[in-house]
Amino acid sequence: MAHELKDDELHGQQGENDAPGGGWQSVKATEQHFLREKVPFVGNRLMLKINTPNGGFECPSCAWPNPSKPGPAEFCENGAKAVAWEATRARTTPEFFADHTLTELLAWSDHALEKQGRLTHPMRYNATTDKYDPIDWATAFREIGDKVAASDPKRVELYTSGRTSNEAAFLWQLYGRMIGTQNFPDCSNMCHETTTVALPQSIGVGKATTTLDDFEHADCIFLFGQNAGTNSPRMMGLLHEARLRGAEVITFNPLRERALVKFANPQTPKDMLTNHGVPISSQYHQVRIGGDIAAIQGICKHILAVDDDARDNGGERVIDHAFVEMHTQGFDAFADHCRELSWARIERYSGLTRQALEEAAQAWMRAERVICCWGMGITQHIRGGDNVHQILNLLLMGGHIGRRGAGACPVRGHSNVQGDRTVGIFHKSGEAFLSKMDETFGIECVREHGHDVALCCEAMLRDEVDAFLGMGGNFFRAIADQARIFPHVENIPLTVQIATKLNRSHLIHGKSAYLLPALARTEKDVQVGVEQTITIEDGMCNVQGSKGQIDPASKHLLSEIAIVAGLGKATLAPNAKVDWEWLAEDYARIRDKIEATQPETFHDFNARLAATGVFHLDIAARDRIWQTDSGKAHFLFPKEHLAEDDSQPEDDHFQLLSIRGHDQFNTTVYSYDDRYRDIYGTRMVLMMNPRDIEKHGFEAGNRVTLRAVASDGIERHVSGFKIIAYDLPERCLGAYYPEVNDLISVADRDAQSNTIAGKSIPVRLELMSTEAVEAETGMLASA
Ligand SMILES: Nc1nc2c(c(=O)[nH]1)N[C@H]1C(S)=C(S)[C@@H](COP(=O)(O)OP(=O)(O)OC[C@H]3O[C@@H](n4cnc5c(=O)[nH]c(N)nc54)[C@H](O)[C@@H]3O)O[C@H]1N2
Ligand SMILES: Nc1nc2c(c(=O)[nH]1)N[C@H]1C(S)=C(S)[C@@H](COP(=O)(O)OP(=O)(O)OC[C@H]3O[C@@H](n4cnc5c(=O)[nH]c(N)nc54)[C@H](O)[C@@H]3O)O[C@H]1N2
Ligand SMILES: [Mo]
Repeated sequence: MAHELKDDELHGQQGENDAPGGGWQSVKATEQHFLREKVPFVGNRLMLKINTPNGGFECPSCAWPNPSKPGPAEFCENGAKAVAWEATRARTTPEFFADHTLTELLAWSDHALEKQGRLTHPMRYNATTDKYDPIDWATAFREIGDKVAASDPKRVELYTSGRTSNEAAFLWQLYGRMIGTQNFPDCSNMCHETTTVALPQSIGVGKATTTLDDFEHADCIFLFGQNAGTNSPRMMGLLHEARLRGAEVITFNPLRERALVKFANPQTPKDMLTNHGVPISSQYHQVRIGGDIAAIQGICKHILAVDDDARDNGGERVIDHAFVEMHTQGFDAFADHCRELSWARIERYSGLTRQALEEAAQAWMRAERVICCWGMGITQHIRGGDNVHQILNLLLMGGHIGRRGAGACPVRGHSNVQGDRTVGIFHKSGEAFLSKMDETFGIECVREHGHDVALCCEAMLRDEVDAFLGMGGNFFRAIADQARIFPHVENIPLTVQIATKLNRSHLIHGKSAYLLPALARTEKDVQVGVEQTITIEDGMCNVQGSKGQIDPASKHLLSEIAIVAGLGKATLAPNAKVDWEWLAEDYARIRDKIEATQPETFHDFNARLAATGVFHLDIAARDRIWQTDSGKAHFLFPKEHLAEDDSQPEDDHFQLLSIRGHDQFNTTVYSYDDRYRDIYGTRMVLMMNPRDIEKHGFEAGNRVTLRAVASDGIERHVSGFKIIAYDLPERCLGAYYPEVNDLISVADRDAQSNTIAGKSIPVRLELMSTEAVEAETGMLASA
């Protein structure tokens, strides 16, 4: 007999009386994080300055925008964690490095490494002692500059993580282009690159067409593969508000994410008094991993059926035919495709019933204004681009682009990942930008496309990298195929990491290696006696200033901008049009150069910033201007997908998704707890459907090895994961990123954008022997 799902044996369940997402637990957790970092919370001046234009600083956590009238403390639990983590009193000093070899530190956990606190001095690797020694900035710049200058530019890789400011990112790409490379692997290549590539194919722009105002007017919001409660908690306030005014929220997610089920807004007194919260999702569809294409085409199929019926019988049409006619191409082919698709196939690929998908379609038909949001559950798939196209089809059918209360909303990750791309971090920049760069700086930019993250990893595997320089982030911990790539890193002549805290990427190093500590966003950045402002672009295209508030963690820190300027001066021959020091003395000068290279996007950059503190970049699709080849928006769909293939997957194959816990920011692990999933004290868990646990002869609590089912014949596995019963579809598994990254091949990526397929990893499970468990847990305990 099939095992019945019982709430009390499942993790992450929302029982009737359980605490909702958010609520008092959220307030308590916020305070605890400040206490842990020894930063006083109550009345903390810093938190009053967060996300306020004109003189405040931008939260270093996610890319969700600020409201036009920010509240007195416009932040969320996880933003506060990020600030506390940055403002910590703990320091990773030269004395710390004198006490530990890198080999020893490699056995430490990610949490333990970053927990040491802020880096204080520039350091250089000493191969004789296997330790980092302090070095002065001038020597570091000279040595790195000499080595980069001696490298083959095609073999230099400049990585960027999305916390970097527009100004630092702009100089970073200038530095790269002057060296003669276009190798700009970017964290976005593991994130929303899928969107950046696929969205313009549909509507001509790669960014959100919504603003916060649209969320206030939408009457139906679809959430595909995105966990707002943890990863963009400030979005929860809007969803909460939308539900209270009667809008619908339709969620597609294999996992039941607690905050998307029910949420108490910490900024709403009534919720806090009752601690009951508001049901967020009016429909929650636990789609099979990778099943979104089928699910959306199923929704469209039903909408088409209703519309066809209205046409034939004189009823009210539900598709916006006037819009489709005037603004789009490809509708008929898409409509025919959906009409012909059988429900049997849709149900099989999506894992959802026809009835469930018809209900979702009805919500769409009831709504006048629909917004679709999506995150990593959509982008990190082999068919990620096709996923994005289907979401856009759903919007286009109703004319839901270019009017108030409707639109496409990719929910971006890092606080400035979008801005970094806008100002020029791109491995295949277009001619318009490159010729402006040439003109502005008297250089000749390389036109040949460079490396993204996947291509950079492949170059490493072939030992074709001479220098890797990382602007922030934790490249070697974020990527796929780590066990294969690490042994090659020691062959790289030079690795340089610019960072705020110690992480694994600083321990996996080349023949010569440097660790350069940077100012963080919360800190005052004074250049020639003047406090500087940097800018960022949030996930809805608002460019705004950010000014650090607290004293730097160490007097030896330099700003990212000053570091790039130092490297530029040391590496490159003098150029009359690029005075690195002059640029770094006043960041407004860098903004003038950004404007010079993109005069339309950034016209009057400094003036607009001074006038309002924030301005919105034009998004043509908001005005129904389609910057595609045809001048129209496109209905796109994969023709060969959802084939009539009756073969069943092999009995012991599962699809694994990798996700973030509530107490982590990417590779930064704040703690081992995930309150929203009832997982405490460990991240080494494997979420599994109880029926699968039984059917495959396991028990909750068993420790297992996960083996990748790879087509390239390479053996990949990770061990020591404890099975927990979880409410997710059969044959689907969940575990934390980056613990499972070693299962992913660099070749597993979205076909067009090369985005890492972190959400559908084919695996087999093996029960670990008692001896193996003991060996593993022994190892874990010592970490
Ligand atoms: N506190 C905190 N905030 C963050 C981050 C953080 O780590 N911590 N990271 C930042 C960054 S860089 C990013 S990119 C964003 C990430 O934010 P999200 O996009 O929310 O990222 P994930 O945690 O990876 O979760 C993706 C969601 O997709 C679901 N999912 C997985 N596979 C599928 C599928 O096939 N179909 C559907 N429909 N759903 C699926 C998962 O169950 C999960 O709920 O958050 C940013 N903000
Ligand atoms: N399997 C799997 N893999 C994934 C994902 C997944 O969902 N599943 N998600 C992918 C995604 S969406 C992303 S964005 C990447 C994340 O990849 P990255 O952006 O490379 O990683 P982070 O963990 O955000 O980087 C954290 C480090 O950044 C440094 N840092 C923090 N603030 C600053 C600063 O202000 N300046 C500088 N210079 N350094 C700073 C600190 O030293 C810290 O240790 O991972 C990707 N990898
Ligand atoms: Mo991301």
